[in-house]
Amino acid sequence: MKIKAGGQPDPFKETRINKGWEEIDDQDDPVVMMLRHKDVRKCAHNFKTFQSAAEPGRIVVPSEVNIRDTRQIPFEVDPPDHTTYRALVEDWFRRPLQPEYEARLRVLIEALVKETLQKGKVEVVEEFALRLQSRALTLLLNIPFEESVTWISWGTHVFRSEETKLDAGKANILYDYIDQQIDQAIANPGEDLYTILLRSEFEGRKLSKEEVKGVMILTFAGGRDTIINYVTNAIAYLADHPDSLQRLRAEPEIIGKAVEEFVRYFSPLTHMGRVVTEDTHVYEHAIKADSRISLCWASANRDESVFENPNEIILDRKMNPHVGFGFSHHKCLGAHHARQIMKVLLQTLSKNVDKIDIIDFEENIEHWGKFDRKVGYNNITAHFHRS
Ligand code: EMZ
Repeated sequence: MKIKAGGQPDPFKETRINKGWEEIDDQDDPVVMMLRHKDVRKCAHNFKTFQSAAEPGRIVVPSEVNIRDTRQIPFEVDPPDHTTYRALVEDWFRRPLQPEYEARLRVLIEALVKETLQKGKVEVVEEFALRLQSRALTLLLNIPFEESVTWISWGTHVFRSEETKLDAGKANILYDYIDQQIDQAIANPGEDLYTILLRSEFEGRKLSKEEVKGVMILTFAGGRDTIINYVTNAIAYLADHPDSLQRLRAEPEIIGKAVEEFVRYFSPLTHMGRVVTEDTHVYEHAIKADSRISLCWASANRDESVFENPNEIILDRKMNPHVGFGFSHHKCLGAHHARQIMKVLLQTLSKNVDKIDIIDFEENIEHWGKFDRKVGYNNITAHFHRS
């Protein structure tokens, strides 16, 4: 019997249409989730009322205040400082667009797909998506490929483990590792991101070790489970829809649109928080200064007032103002890298793989108050067949 991965339902629909927001509890700290596309964009833009530069970890939902003190940069800073920090790293994170970078990414992805076809059967999260993410990250950081072996051994999330949603022990592995790498780059400067950051200046002084660590934590944590969900969901979708795989092979020119549509539909990051700086309200609901809201990208990306047939994947969707990479000042720094990974992956799969059969899987369901959202898979075993 053929097993289907089943796509990704939208748990927010009714509340988004009828009310537009919902209050949930996060470790005894309430969060008002914004569900409509228009509101999500408006609040994301208004950094004065809805700030990111609160206590480190507090804008993340679930909050990470208990597992880290380091401020992630530029993610947990607001303009005008945010603009200055972001300018320091922007060019570096645009490197994935260079043809030479793309060629190196292709070598790495083709090797992984070949290895997968040889094995036939793989567990996609650990043996495919995590490896792909970690190997690609060596390019983004510009450090030797072998380093990916260590990162793969950390598993899919650096702050979460099977036992607990917020695992301080696990987080410390990452922090200690980054401290060590920074010291190494000071002793032996190279051409890697650590060295580049250590040489960078903020308002006429060199970045501190703590600031460098803040950028590096974000680079490691922010692009990890998000990329893994993105890749795993894409594979599950292509397994369910062999006709789509064939279409991408016949019409490679639509791959760029498919890359965006997958971000919209899968929304690998469900939401991101902000801390309210002044008493305000959301519709009829009062929100006090110092409380939290979240911008629910996943709900906004299914908003029926913006997207036609929002619960369908339309590979060549024309108008696609999705917010899967966030919106406004804080839009995803790693988006160029993520897009290139998906583009090259879809090109490689459509060329080399005929069909993918799912053997079994366990869904990864997030629980946000009354909403249960499937964000991806804890595991999914699949058989890749060559074309
Ligand atoms: C933070 C976040 C950034 C957070 C774009 O998202 O990703 C989460 O996975 C991390 O836990 O610390 O980096």
